[in-house]
Amino acid sequence: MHFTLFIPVQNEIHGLRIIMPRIDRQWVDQILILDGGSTDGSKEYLLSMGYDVIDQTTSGIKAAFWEAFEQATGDVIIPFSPDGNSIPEDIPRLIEKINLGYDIVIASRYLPPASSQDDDFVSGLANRLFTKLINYLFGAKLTDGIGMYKAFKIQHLYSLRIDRHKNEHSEYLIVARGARFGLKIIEIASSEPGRLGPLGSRAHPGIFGKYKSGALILAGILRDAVFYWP
Ligand SMILES: Nc1nc2c(ncn2[C@@H]2O[C@H](COP(=O)(O)OP(=O)(O)O)[C@@H](O)[C@H]2O)c(=O)[nH]1
Ligand SMILES: [Mg+2]
Repeated sequence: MHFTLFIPVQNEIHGLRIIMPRIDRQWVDQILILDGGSTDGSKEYLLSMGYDVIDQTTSGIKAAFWEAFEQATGDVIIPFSPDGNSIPEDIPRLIEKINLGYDIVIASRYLPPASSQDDDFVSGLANRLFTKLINYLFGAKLTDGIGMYKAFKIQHLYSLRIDRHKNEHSEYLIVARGARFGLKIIEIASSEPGRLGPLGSRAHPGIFGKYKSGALILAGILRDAVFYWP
């Protein structure tokens, strides 16, 4: 089994300086860094550390994921946020479970003793409610079905018919559809520290960005509950 660590970056210099030195390059077979046009020195910093940095040719975080899926050389991909939200030392724990035969290993922010320092009241509540909905509608038994940090076998994007052209967001779909499909899914407890560096979530731009993302996730879960059958 080969592993690709996927690191999306857009103006993340504060996080990168703290987080990248904590990543052991021996953990994975490929480190795929996709830069969404950073102007704060993120790309220059990564190059100076000896990393390859690929310029994203499309725009937006969902598109970044699809570029990564297509360029990954591993069988398994681990999306990893270098902004401080993901604990790098948990990467080997995700890999260990995949090597035990799991298809998806989720780094759960809500499986005790883990917790999120990044959540506000609304995001914490929404993440938990959406996870309950996924459990109920798709027969999963999860504490965190919404987070980005996980490891999964790339082939399942295709076996679960997750469609790039509908600009589908794989992050919760792979978990929800995977549960209905009968994939082997497990969670490990992995806390979410607060974001390093300036706030202003780029993955959900605008004042109402998080609410819009939440509404899209909710609509996606409900649509899939009706229309997705393996
Ligand atoms: N390549 C690329 N990276 C992005 C883009 N938007 C966000 N990111 C990165 O994706 C990661 C997650 O984004 P973030 O805004 O922290 O999302 P949140 O933690 O879900 O609020 C961060 O490392 C961002 O720098 C994008 O359009 N392209
Ligand atoms: Mg983040």
